[in-house]
Amino acid sequence: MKTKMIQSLSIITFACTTVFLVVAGCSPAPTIPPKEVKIQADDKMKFDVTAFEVKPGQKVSITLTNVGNTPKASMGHNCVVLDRTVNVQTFLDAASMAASTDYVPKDFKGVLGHTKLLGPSETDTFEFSAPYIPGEYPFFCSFPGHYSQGTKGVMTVKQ
Ligand SMILES: [Cu+2]
Repeated sequence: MKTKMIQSLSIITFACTTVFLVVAGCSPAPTIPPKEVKIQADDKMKFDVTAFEVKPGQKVSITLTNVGNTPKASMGHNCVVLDRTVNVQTFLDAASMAASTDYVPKDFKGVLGHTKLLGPSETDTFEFSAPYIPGEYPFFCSFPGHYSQGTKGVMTVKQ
């Protein structure tokens, strides 16, 4: 019984090692583990994380939690990451008219990812691949007025 278990364990280990070697051998660069970022937004319209760094092409997972108490209609929060080529004000102008889609205008070019609009105690996660071009990429809440109040931060892509 015990021998059999050890035997199957060795087979599994062997299989995993083989798969790993094949995958590692074929990929041009060592795989970077995904970057996980957890951000809290509150009733004072602030993110608790306002800066983080990622590698070019790295998988990024952002989880936003609204830790405030004010109802969503007056103090909802989301998190939007934009490409650095997008003019933030242009995006915000369009976002202010997009209440039905959580203040993220549909089909807007240059949105790298976003959460839904969150009320108190709600959480949402989104994933995307970091751009390959190094530089600073804005992330912020697009609920009207919140960007100017400081619900924002910068993702830096750096080799
Ligand atoms: Cu907000």
